[in-house]
Amino acid sequence: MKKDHIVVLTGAGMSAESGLKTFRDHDGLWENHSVYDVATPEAFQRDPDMVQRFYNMRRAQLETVQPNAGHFALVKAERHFDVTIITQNIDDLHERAGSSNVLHLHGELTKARSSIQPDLIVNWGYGPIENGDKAEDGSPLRPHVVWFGEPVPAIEQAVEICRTATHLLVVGTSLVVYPAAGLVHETPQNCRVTLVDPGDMSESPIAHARHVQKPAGQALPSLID
Ligand code: BJW
Repeated sequence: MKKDHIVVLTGAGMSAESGLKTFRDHDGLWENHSVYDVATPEAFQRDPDMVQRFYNMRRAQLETVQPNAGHFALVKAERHFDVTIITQNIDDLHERAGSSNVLHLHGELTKARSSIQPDLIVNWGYGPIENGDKAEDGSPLRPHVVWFGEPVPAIEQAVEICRTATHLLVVGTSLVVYPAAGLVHETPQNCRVTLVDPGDMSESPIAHARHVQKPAGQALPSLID
């Protein structure tokens, strides 16, 4: 029987070595728009074409990239431990690497949904959502992602998962976006916490934790072995 339950909270840095940009490194801009300009329901109301272009571009890019050594190391960890991945990422690289238990907090790029009924979701794939594409209820289709100001339906399930963790591994997230960042406070007191991030995490809510200051693709294979 596997007795350790490793919970892995991943963010954009997990997929950086696959070639997907993070949100807050670099200039943080897409065609001169910040993430706060494109990842909100207000932006979708104001300029749906612009928002759809942003996500169409990311869907097309996702089809061309591959999981990296960090993703594969987490799959290998399943040989010895119960592993649950809670990801803030909307890409499908954990699944494509072969991880068995993945919970998406902020939605999935390869799905689309009704713009009025959040649980009317369809598998979409990597193609563009075009102007005029409609959900079953007749409303415009939108990406199945969680924008700022929208509820995070998977958060309660994520909290329950964290409560059974023996080890929390936090990989490639700046921990500035809530409620996801608050999950680091939901683990049992004796849970070991490890942070994997090449950046300076001294201001993070778990600055006290063991910090492996390296990219995920380098750090995770040696941590898992
Ligand atoms: C590497 C690496 C390598 C580099 N290896 N590491 C004030 C105003 C408005 C809102 C709020 C407010 N105060 C609080 C809020 C709430 C708000 C929030 O948290 N805002 C903060 C910014 C302050 N949160 C929300 O609105 C959430 N909803 C909510 O609270 O609902 C309440 C509610 C209840 C009931 C009814 C209604 C409402 C929703 C948050 C949704 C976030 N959505 C996004 C977009 C998703 C779709 C998409 O991808 O386009 O999620 S925003 C964006 O940020 C995305 C990410 O998942 C998320 C987190 O980013 P992440 O992953 O941490 O990336 P970065 O770039 O920040 O960090 C990368 C890290 O990787 C860095 O540390 C690098 O060093 C590291 N790195 N290379 C390892 N190779």
